[in-house]
Amino acid sequence: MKRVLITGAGGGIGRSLRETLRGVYPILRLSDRVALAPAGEGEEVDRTELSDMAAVERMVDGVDGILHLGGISGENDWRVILEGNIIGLYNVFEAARRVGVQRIVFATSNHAVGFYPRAQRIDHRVVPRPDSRYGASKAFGEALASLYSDKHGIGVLCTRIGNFGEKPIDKRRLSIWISPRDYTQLVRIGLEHPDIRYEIVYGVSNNRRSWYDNSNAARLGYRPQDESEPYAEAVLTAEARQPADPIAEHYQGGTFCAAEYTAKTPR
Ligand code: 15L
Repeated sequence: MKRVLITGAGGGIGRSLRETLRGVYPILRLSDRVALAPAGEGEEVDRTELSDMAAVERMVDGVDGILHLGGISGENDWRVILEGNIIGLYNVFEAARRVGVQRIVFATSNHAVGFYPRAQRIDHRVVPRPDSRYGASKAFGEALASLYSDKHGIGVLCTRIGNFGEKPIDKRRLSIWISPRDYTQLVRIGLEHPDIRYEIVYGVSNNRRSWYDNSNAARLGYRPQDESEPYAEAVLTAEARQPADPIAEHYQGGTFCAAEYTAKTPR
């Protein structure tokens, strides 16, 4: 990997990975729809709207691998999701195919499978159960990635990110938290592992309360260094007095499941 592109480089994960991947590859090309901090040594800075195919083709030209973080990172109106996470995502994969990019790491989300109950441990083989329009767009992204892998031979690692941050911020995040250094490790596996064709893994640290069987990540060499448990007491104490929504509490996706919920009988 000589030149690696990060889309969505201005977002929270993108800004963090800009630091942790600095110097790992000879050139990091950083792209976002908003203006980014000026390029430093070993960096190229780009400004692209992902819904603009011609611009996306220019953005991916000359790169060896892509970390696709771009798009909408939470629930939103359908039009917004459609433009960022369906059309924008399609443009990235299709442009990558046209210019011959061989490897993509896709930032999918726990919300692609958010309607699994917390009582169920799930692995990378379960069918999607999106909890939102956002989650459904991530399931679409996983499907499109599978198509571009099978039909065009692009190696893709789909990282179903739990919650990325310096530390877990509530009870639900104790189960799905991932630290910056653990996500950096996973991204590097996705970009560098010689045998990746199409894989789904969970982007989580080594959390004792995890809802995931992440053996597929372990098989690819992932050895998370961080765990949420040391934060558990403080997080649970802070949350103890807050009222809990039964739907949010029941499902892995939490409030994404409870929002707009109208089913009479929970499944
Ligand atoms: C996500 O997929 C979002 O991008 C992030 O903002 C959080 O909401 C996270 O999931 C989560 O579930 O905590």
